[in-house]
Amino acid sequence: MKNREIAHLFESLASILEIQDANPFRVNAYRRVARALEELTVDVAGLVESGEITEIPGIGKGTAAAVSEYLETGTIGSYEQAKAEIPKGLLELLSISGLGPKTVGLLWRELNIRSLKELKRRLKSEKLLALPGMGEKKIERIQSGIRAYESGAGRMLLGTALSLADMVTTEMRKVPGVTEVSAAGSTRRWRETIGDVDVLVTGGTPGDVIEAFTSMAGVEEVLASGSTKASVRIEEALQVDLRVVQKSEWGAALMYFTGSKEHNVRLRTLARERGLKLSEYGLFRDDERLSSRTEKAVYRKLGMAWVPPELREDRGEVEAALDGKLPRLVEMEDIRGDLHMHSVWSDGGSTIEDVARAAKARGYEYVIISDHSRSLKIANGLSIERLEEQALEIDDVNRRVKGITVLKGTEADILSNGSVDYPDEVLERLDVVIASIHSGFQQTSDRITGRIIAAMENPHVDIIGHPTGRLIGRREAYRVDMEQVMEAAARTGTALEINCYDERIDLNDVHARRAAEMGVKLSLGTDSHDVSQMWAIAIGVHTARRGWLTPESLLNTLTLKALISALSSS
Ligand code: DGT
Ligand code: CA
Ligand code: CA
Ligand code: ZN
Repeated sequence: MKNREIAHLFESLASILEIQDANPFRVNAYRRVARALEELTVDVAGLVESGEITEIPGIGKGTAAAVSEYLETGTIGSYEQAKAEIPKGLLELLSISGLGPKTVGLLWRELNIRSLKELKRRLKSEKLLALPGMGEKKIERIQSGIRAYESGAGRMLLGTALSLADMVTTEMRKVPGVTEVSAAGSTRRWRETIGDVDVLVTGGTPGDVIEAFTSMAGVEEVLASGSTKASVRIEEALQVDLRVVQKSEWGAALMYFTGSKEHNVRLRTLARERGLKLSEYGLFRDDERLSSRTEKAVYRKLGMAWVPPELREDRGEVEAALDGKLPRLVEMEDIRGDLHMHSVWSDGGSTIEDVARAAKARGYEYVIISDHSRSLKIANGLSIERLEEQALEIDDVNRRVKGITVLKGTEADILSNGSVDYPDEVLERLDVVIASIHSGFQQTSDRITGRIIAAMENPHVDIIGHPTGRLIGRREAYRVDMEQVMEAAARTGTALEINCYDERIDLNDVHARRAAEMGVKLSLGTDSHDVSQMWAIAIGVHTARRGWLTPESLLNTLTLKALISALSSS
């Protein structure tokens, strides 16, 4: 379905017009089109074919023609034309949180700011401060937006990399003779953001593999192409590197290209200390190859246990593997349920029954419904009355759908004074209470930390949702003092979430590891707003593995009975 791409393009078109200070009615008309396309549940191509597209409110003949132009040519002439009328750098500025099209237009027209570089240079100038709508606070927000943007710049979200790797590995497996295909690099290590996706292939004729790779659907540019390696660009900025290696060297090559570089450097030094040499071709003593076929064999000949890719960051894994003291990391199979889910009752797209059936299909024992609370009006948060009605529906689904238990939960807002968005007698009736911050992101460290700790002091609160609030590449974490939060979590027996949504991933690997060391329990929640997003539990599991977590540190590995008892005792 191209619905989202086309919606995105209309959204950009609206922004470009707004930058140009065009008639607000035109701008809003395009925004409405974007939203209508975004919310469609059927393929827009079908609606164009049947002519039904013009029946959608807000979509007229002109828009219908533009949509079919996109479906035929991959772009829309009027969009390309509008884009050519403004400096290229302005669109990049729109990616910065705190900067909307109105401000970008103002900066361009009044101060001739045309790029991020120019904006950074003049952000502190008096002229900029004097613009209408500007002020110290707003400038601070833009500054923090720039920092968030730059920290993620040029790197893709893990979810994007995983689907890209999946697509490429699936294609490469179809090449005749190919026997092994694997993602390598940061994707195989499940790092939270990915620079480029690396893929390793063996078997088959290298020429055939390279040919299949560079001519894959979706490739926009071949950046390099040699006899055993190639790089391509997919969409605007997604790079994939591919290498074809000898079957006999598979293990050594996979180790080398999985990295991290820091881990590799440690291993090479270790080899050298033993009079050996480690390279992407194998482990050698002089000219004799000791091992290279599998990773396990190479690690064994180095005198150590095989190191799971998620740990290969030189954070103590080399020592642990030498001593035979690597932890038994949590695995997908250990997970008995998802502990953060939204439904149509708030801002989700799936019914409670959909959620129950999807959870059952995943082999779970339980799943939670944790919709937004009453103060979060933009997300259709539940009033106390609606929360009670929802409980009846959950009871009903639990009666009808066997083999899975739907838990009654909430993702309640932590209000600005640290109180939780429902009274105690309401919270008491729920199985699981997640408390999250959705407002006041700009507060000082003392205030925001104090709010979270106050919420943890409430005996009904079981889990703190997305504890740092960051949105990778879009919004920095709130100024929360994690060490204090972890201490309070340990003291009050409150779990901290590893939010599995690829833009969040908070707690991250490092924080999760520290929390577990302090005796804090962690909770994996996909924060799914649709059952199609529930696969992201994998991101949580692998982030937990990067944090050295064993099954004992996670709530999700408990049986239903043990979970209920753990939640009611704290
Ligand atoms: P990324 O792409 O920035 O998310 O991170 P990686 O880890 O995927 O890095 P990338 O794509 O540059 O290289 C893939 C792997 O190849 C890397 O993890 C380790 C290996 N590698 C690359 N360059 C070097 C190097 O200079 N020395 C060593 N020892 N290994 C390297
Ligand atoms: Ca890479
Ligand atoms: Ca690479
Ligand atoms: Zn939330």
